[in-house]
Amino acid sequence: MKDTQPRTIYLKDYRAPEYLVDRTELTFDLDPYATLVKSRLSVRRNPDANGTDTLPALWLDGVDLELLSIAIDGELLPAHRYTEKPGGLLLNVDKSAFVLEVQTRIAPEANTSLEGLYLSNGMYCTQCEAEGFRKITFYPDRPDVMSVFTTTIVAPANYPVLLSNGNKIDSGTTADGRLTVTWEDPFAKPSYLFALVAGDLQFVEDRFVTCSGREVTLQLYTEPKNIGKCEHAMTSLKHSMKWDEEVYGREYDLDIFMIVAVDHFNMGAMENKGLNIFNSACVLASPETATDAAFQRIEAIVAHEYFHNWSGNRVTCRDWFQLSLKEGFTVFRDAEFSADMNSRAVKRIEDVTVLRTAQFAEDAGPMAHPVRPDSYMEISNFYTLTVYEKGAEVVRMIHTILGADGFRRGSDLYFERHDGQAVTCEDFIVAMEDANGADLQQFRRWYSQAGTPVLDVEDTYDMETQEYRLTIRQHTPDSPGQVDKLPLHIPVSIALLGRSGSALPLDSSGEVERVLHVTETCQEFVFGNIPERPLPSLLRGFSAPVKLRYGYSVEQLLFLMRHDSDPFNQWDAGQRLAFDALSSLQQAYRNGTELELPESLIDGLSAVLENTRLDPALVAKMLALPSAQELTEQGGEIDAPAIIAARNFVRDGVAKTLKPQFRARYEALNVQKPYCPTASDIAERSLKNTCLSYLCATGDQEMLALAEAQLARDDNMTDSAAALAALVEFGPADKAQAHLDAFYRQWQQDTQVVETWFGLQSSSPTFGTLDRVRALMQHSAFEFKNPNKVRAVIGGFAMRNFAQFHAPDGSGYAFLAEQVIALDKLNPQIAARIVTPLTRWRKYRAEQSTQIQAALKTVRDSGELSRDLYEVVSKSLA
Ligand code: 0A1
Ligand code: ZN
Repeated sequence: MKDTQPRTIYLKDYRAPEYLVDRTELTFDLDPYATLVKSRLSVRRNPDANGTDTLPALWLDGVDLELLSIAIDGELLPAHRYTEKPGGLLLNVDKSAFVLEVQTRIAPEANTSLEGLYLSNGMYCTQCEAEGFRKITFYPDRPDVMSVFTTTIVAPANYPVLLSNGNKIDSGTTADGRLTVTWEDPFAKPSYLFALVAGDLQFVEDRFVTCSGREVTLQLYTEPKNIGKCEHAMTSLKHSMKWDEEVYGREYDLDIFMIVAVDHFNMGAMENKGLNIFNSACVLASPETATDAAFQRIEAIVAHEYFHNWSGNRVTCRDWFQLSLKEGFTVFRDAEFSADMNSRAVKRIEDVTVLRTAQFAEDAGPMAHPVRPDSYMEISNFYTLTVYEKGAEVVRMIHTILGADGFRRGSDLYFERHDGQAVTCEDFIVAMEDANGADLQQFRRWYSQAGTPVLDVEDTYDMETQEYRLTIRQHTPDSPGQVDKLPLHIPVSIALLGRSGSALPLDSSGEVERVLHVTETCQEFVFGNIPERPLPSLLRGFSAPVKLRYGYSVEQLLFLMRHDSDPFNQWDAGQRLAFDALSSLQQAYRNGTELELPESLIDGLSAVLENTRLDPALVAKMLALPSAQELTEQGGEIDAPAIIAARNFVRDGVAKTLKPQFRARYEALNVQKPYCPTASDIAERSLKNTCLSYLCATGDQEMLALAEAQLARDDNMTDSAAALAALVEFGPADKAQAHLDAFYRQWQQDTQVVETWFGLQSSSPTFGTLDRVRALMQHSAFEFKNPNKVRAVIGGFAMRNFAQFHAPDGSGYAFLAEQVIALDKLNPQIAARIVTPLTRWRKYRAEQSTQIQAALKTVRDSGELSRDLYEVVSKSLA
């Protein structure tokens, strides 16, 4: 642990910057160990800073930089005029406007943190969000300092592609034969949106004509071996550009838009102005190498980064506490885009599953924070599911409250009012209010209160008066540093189903669905003229990120599964049925009583499986049992062995009982046709492979042979990976190993497939033992410095292999602690993320809890931790 604790930064301490930088001119002379960075900044006093008449010192952030020289207005600054401090440089200033020139040296090759300028497979690239620019040069590295950037790159001739933000304004060759290119970005931007790429890259090119008739060049750059994997991303980009024009009226603003794929990247992608940089896994795809899930993920991430051009770049954040301003809004935008491009219901189910599994856990854990946090030690730790996904739910609720037209009026006003500014979440809400004459005063609490609200719903029906009453109580549990929370404004969408299964009219207009505005701790809603006792369909489409409790009986859930016109609630009814059954079975397992198959669940699933009128993608979702991770969210102490026993018991029982139906649907869907990532084909493959997985779970030789045949057919990665996963999980280990070896031989040249291959093994509850995971880490294709490989092998084991990670001897926990300690020396951001499973120790039953806590203490006591890891570990043990 550190001798001095990292400093906590508070939102309440925000002060406007003392100085602004109107122009930033950068020159990079690239070298792996000694890149020379020259900056020339036009600095002036900020008229809006609330300082005094005397000129304050100028603070420039800087980390891991070798300072070579500083000059003001062409005069070298003597040493007494500045002080180098941890994290930056303090300059004595005697003018209110001046040109500051700074020269620094950096070593991209030694940069394993993947923040700032670094090398990935010999390619130079940058990652500056949130605070990476300070690893490039001394600078006021904060988002409210916006500047017009000009960037010159000088590099040896074996780096023919030299890219930065904006438009290329010059290029040539130096006297000593090196290449040089200059880029200018006309839009003022914060340093976190700066980007530079240099390498021996190839590109594919296309064009897009905007709604006002401007032609934009689109380029996608990769290492030469991946040039055949760009088409899908390019198509996704064009779809995104069109969608943003049609749905939000947002037009692209530069003449060129570039995307670059890099193999070493901490996150999914980055929205640098005009030059998006992507993790290769989030942009490269071909039918032979990428699964349907990867195709859809790529489409969503390409859209997300593109949409940031307005929600993030043209209008950016004032400070990092406002991160959800750009992320929550942009995730909402990309989710709606994906819903429009694919199955809306399935997209919603997938998003809500992530939210309930991982975000709810975060919101109930030691790192819980509001969508707009009040404080942080390390901002990289706050790129969270709460800021992104819950933030998107908050924006979705505004959309629900204002309606589609009102929301569009609000977003138009927001973009118009704040174009070119760095603003706050409050500015976003005010724009929404002003454009609609709406009052979102109480709604604002969603931004400041952490924790997942719980809604308890009860109902009564009076046959005499034909009145139906819903009573809704809300409560948000305490979270670290926040107690006694105030009631929120929660939009709860409902319908009332009659005996026939159709929704009853709620008023004389015939309206059958209504949004209830829950604003009080306890509130009653009365519906008149309801001719029969209805069954409520509550929180339709998951209209708010809450836990809803209503005492549905098994029969009522079966009824909703069959009749609810809201596909989300149809699915959710099945999930509730499974949750309830699995929870009773866990109890029986603990009591040592015999486990009995829940007949009603089997009946429900059987009906779903035979329903050929339902979208096959929805059927596949309805057939899937809640994952072990989802089951940990049931409340009460987590008992890992009981969860695993109960879930395996039900899965095997469903597989055996419904085997003929699974077989029939599998056969019907197992037709050979050319691969196409269209929504309908994806839907069919997802149901086919769900059936295959259940069939293989029976362990029958004949069923495993179906998977072998599918694997041998080898005509698309979705089917191959699903077949291989089933064989690895349910087949004999020696055969599984043989299939895995053959698969590796076939795909060893393809980085993305090898990552899939790693992940499939480490996350397999049967095959992915700790010994095998350790062996994978010795494999020649494993690279500890590559976050994708680490996420596939170590993350696959610790985050997606519930059974093996929670081995009763605690070995999984000790292993993760060991890896986290090693990773922290190389890449603190990744270490602080991958430690997450250990931070949940309080939720587990006694023995496991002690083991997990002990592993976390090993990390704490291992020596000096990065600020990233220190924050997570210390808050988790507090
Ligand atoms: N703004 C990007 C995500 C991102 C955030 C941080 C990064 O490095 C620490 C990298 C990317 C997005 O939302 O896509
Ligand atoms: Zn984003």
